[in-house]
Amino acid sequence: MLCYPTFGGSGVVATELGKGLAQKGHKVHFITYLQPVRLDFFNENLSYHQVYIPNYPLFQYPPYELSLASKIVHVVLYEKLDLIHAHYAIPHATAAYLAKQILKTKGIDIPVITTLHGTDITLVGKDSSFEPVVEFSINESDGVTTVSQSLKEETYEHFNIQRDIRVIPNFVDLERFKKQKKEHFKLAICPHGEKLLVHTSNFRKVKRIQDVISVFERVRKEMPAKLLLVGDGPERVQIEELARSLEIQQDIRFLGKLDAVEEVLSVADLFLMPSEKESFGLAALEAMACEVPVISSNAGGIPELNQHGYTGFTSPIGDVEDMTKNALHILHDDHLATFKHNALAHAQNFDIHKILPLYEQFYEQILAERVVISSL
Ligand code: GMT
Repeated sequence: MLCYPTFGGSGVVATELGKGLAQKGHKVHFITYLQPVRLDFFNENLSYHQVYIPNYPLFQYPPYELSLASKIVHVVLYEKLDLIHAHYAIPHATAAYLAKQILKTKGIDIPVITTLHGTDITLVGKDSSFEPVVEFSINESDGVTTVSQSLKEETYEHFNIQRDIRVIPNFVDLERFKKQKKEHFKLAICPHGEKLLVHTSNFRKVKRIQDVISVFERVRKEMPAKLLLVGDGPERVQIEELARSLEIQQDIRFLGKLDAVEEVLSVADLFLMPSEKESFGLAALEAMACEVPVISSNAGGIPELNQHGYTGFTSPIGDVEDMTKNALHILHDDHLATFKHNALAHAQNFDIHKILPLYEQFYEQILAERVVISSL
């Protein structure tokens, strides 16, 4: 597994996939620059290989991709890997391609599978400083997956892709993400029975956290409510200032980068995801698994997850009036229990035990295709 180790959807998916595969007896090696945040337990089938980037005065921008490719070559050679799975095209698919070419010179032909996660296509990947490399690396992969149908369509739209793309949606561990009894926590935050709204993200611009604040401000005018913001990132300071300028900061708590998100979700009544772009919306799936309905934008793959009128509602990006109207509908005591029930019911379709075999089948297929090609 090549992935980003820090907080962020693609790294979480890669780590949880690796952990799940290891539990089924596969040997999984993570190659990245830091211990992945969710790789926090021992399993005899899991290994982590840290990529070191030597410093040299000439390097204003140390070439991470080269150190990563070299590390991949070493791990493939010494650990006898069967395939490389790159999560997030930039730079993982490209480093995997380079490593594969080097390994060919040593008589090893190892397949590369690339999973596209979102901004590697919809935002950064489209940028002209990456676009030709991303397109090439996707086309040169032996197998490509996307986390939603919408992302598959966007990939074909923006790039000249010559190969099939398999959609394998993201998944959730329902044993971890489930509603827990945390009434004392709810009472501490909402002592007067206020409704609790939650947003979790990496606080980047694409998340439109200003819309979270706008919707909350409007809901709060209609009913007593509190807002919890989980995560951290570049937008945090502006959002704090916005809350203060609207004089609603006393009802908003910034919890930072919490690991036990499921504990917060266990006491939430509504999850807000007004993103500008969102290929899937893993954070919303984790909320739904904890029986939290979702108010979201209709960006990218979100409507494949958040079913309008069933698990929550989707609105046009930036339409905070519509989001508020829908939020008030869900939070009404006559409706809340049904939406909570539906959220969990739909989240169960993304149970890790259902999705993980789809990756295993895809691995088998790609490996089988290589055996056929090499015997021709
Ligand atoms: O936007 C993030 O939260 C991080 C980003 C990433 O790649 O680390 O997330 C993307 O991948 C997730 C896992 O597949 C998806 O659930 C997110 O929707 C996607 N983010 C965007 O498309 C903006």
